[in-house]
Amino acid sequence: MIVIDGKGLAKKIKEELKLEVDAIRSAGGKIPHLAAVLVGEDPASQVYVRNKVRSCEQCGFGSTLHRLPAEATEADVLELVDQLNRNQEIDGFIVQLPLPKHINEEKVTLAIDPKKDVDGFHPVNIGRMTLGLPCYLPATPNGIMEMLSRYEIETNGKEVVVLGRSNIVGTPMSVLLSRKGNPGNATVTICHSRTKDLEAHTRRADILIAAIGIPEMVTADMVKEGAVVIDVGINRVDDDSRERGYRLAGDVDFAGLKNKVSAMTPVPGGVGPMTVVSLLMNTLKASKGIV
Ligand code: L34
Repeated sequence: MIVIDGKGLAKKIKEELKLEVDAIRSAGGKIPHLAAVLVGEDPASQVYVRNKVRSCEQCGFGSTLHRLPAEATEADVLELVDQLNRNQEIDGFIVQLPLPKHINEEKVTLAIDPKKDVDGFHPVNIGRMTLGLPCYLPATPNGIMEMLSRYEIETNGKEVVVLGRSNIVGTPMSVLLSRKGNPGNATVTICHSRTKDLEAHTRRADILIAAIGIPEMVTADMVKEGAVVIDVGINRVDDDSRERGYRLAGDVDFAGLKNKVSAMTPVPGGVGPMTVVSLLMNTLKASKGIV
């Protein structure tokens, strides 16, 4: 079995991005600058945003982190979004999700200028993606596309099953893999909480993408011999034997599947680092004014 090394691949792509930024700097061009908005103290979000800021530094990008307290109002967040929309130095920015419950995520997403929406969450970008027009692709699905492409995993004509229909992973993933292109041209099935006989679908999959947020729910009996498995889940499972009190688990039972599948992403070190790097790729595009 091949372990798809998202962390190693992300490192390689960051080196490529750094070379490109160095060249831009030598030529006196605009250095890409990403801003991130983090509201509250969600522990996982803090880790993810820290990884984003650190990756910017590694590639020579500019970055600005705006932290707001958990009690910040919706108006406070919208005011900051408005400032970032107008700030010429900032090429792209993200508002890390989830937001505290009293803030409407949809309203915040809609307030972001689509040209600076490097998360690709604004309806304009989602619509453009669906039509195959130039746009910012959402980071996690785009990171997975990049991973499939660089590992030369054939998708053309393959049966792909996506578990989960979220706006940020499952739904855009199904669009990207079914559209004409490479990777792409797959026959895609989306499964979710109302799917009947889930196993019947997953056992048919040449490529299985799990993005449901239930720790280790994909077990060996659910997959086909030789399948490629992409694990998007990052679940914190209580574990008293660890100093920090938890361990990270994917949506897939990695140990149970490893003798059955042909390739699989680990958690951590799989899809997560690719999500971060694909955000940087979008920010570079933004700084060049490509979208
Ligand atoms: N706005 N909100 C917005 N944009 C995003 O693209 C995200 N996402 C998801 C959650 N909310 C968002 C992320 O940034 C998930 N996500 C994300 C980012 C980074 C990592 C995982 C998820 C990551 O770096 N994972 C590492 C380490 C994980 C850890 O140590 O906890 C990994 O190896 O998987």
